[in-house]
Amino acid sequence: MAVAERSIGTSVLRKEDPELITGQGRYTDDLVLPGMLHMVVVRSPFAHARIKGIDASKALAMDGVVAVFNGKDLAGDWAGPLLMAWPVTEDIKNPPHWPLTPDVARHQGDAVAVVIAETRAGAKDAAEAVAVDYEPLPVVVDMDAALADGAPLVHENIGTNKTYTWSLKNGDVDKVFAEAPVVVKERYVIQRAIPNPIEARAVIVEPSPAQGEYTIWSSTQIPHIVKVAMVVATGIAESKIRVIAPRVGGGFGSKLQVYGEEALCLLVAKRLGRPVKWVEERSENYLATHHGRDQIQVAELAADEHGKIRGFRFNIMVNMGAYLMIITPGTPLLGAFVYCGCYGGEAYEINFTGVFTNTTPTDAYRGAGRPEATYAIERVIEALARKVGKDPLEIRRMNFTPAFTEPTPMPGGLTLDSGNYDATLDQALDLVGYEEVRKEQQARRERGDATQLGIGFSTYLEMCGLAPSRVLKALNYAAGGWDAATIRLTATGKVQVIAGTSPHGQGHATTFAQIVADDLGVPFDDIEVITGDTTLAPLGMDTYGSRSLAVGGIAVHRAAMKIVEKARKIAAHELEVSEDDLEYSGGTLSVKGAPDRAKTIPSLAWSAWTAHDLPDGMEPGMEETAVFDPSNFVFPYGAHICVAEVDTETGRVDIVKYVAVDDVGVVINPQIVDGQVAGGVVQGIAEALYEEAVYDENGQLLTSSMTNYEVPAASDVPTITIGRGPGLPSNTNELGVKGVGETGTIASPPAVINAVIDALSHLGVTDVPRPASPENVWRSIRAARGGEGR
Ligand code: MCN
Repeated sequence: MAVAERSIGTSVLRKEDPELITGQGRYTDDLVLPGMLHMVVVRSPFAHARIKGIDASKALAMDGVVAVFNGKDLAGDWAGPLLMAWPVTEDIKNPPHWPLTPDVARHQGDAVAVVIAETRAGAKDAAEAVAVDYEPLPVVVDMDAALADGAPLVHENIGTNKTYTWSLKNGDVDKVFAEAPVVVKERYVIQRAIPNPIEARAVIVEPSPAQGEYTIWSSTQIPHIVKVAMVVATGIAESKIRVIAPRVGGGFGSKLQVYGEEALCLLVAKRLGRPVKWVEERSENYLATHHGRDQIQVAELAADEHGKIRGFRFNIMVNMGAYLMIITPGTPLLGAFVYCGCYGGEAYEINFTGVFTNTTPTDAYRGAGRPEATYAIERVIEALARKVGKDPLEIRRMNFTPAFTEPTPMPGGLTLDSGNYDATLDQALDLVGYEEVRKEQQARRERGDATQLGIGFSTYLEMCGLAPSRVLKALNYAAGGWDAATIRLTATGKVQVIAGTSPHGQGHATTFAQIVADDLGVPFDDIEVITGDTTLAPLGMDTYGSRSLAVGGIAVHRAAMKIVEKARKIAAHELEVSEDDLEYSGGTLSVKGAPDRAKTIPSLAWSAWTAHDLPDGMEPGMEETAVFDPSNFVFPYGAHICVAEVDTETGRVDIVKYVAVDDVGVVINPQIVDGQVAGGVVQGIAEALYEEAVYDENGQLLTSSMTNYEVPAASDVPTITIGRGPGLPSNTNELGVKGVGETGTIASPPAVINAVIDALSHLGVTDVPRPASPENVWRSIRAARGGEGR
């Protein structure tokens, strides 16, 4: 019998796309329910202000306005504040965060009231008529200023703007640093970023007053977590809440969040007994959807005189913004273990200090913690190379952990799965045409061209596939890291896969179907994947941390293998042989040595459905669930090389070549993986060159729209050449897969900045602030030349 062609490893076209590219995808805002009301949020224009009074009388008198609620009106309705699920230390300061602040607005855009009306336009007009009497309070936006004595307090009652200090230490760091002949110390600022998904947020809540039930549609990455958080906020029983994430137009971490608007729509729908819709505007999104990054890093390496690293030390301040949202304090910890990159060393220390400021809260943004870690190590290793007078490639190679395929310890304290760091670097150098590029750089130097060439490296390591529940417990995270899948075969042999992850652009319906097609030997087109609905898929931990394949996909595979085991029992019964006499391949169970005596999975699904002749005691039907809790993370790695032209007169940077070699283990769908890598790289390039959320000293967001927050256009980014290195399987899971959703964003910023610095190194430039905008580059050149710089 012919072995069916394998689906895994092929670029099957995405199941999702016909619907999406013909405009038939149904997003939350597309949903219109009978009797639906519209909610608009009244937001503070001040970054810090006491609310002395709110007069809604004018708004209430307007046509179609049904209600106006402020924080005090609803105070008695909440069962608790918004969920913060990651109290990283025992003594963390976590002041309550209410969906509507009852007393003090703590950042521009903080929600102070909601207007409910028959139409959205009516609600918007009425929101403008709500008169809020604010008493402006002193504002703090800068982290150093926030920690200074006498700083204005974001939360007066906790008496400090410091929320926590979290530390990790392996080995005798102080001794290693004291004895090391070479120490380098650098300071980097990771600017604040705004995630910018194409679809801003949206929520609809439909109550069924007679049953006391609520259906919540939300443009979220985490329907399962939203459900639990709604129970915490409102006290409504979990069995009465259904959360659906329909089509979601991107998230990039910003929808790995439970927002006040979800809780407000729920509470208002409960109070009024009618469906309530809220749709975020883009300018609102800039103020009210969480931001990312915003760190000040002090990075130190201790090394011997040849540049062999002995110790790592990082002290990092993280701007939390005005409140701790769902994983605000834990986000930096997601990078805490990989500040060593793919380098060895005997001592490792990292300290994070979380700081409150009067700014929009920060939380996970694509990469969450790991881009920050990669930036620190991939910049400071260049500083080490400069200090010991070595080529940055030589320094990297001499410090790489040698190739391994078995679990291997790392300085950060975790155990790596597999890696061959030289191999990905070799491939990247080959793809970029390294020797030629260096020659061209040299020629430009010699000619004294105004436009110089730079080559930047990032040989990164990341950890993802979030994650073993026990490790998450050790880090004080409130939830587990498992994920689940149910596979159901219908009578006619079609397959439903019900998965606990919740995609928003990653193509799970395609890649999960590929796994099942191979496991069960059924056609790809016969497989339907259902996600993003807490009633259809009651078990799930959702999508973030590049976990969906390495955790959720393994649950899918395991559920499929359970189906095969049940099918084996039925086949043995029907063929009158023992189970051991059967062999399984490509969806067919056949008698060893007699391949014609065989049963296919669809035919056995029919038998399970009719139940006419099942083995004694077997339950009819063909449906299996698997829950997978991995024993470890997965550790993708690779080498990114950026070749950039820098105009030494204007500071303008143009990327002329970009190579991304990412070893993500076994690849299910190469085209989807390429898309993830490219999208991620572009996001990282944007952080390196363009994007920056800027506040003035009054806490007003100056980059408050896409006209002054520079999201790159397609013409701003180069063609990205992609490689995969040796493709070493992960030993964390049986498919050998690692995550890819964040690799590009994690790896690319230091490659770009290192390229810019390399282009200017002959002028004495050793640092360029992010983003490397023309002004920042120009100032760096000027400072290096002895003129006034920054
Ligand atoms: N995949 C594969 N082979 C591999 C690894 C992954 O075929 N070895 C496939 C997976 O099966 C899945 C996709 O690639 O279809 C991404 O898988 P994975 O790395 O598991 O990441 P997640 O699906 O968990 O996605 C989360 C990740 C994160 S954390 C952010 S943020 C992010 C991202 O994915 N946001 C995105 N990619 C995004 N892509 C889009 N379009 N929009 C976003 O908001």
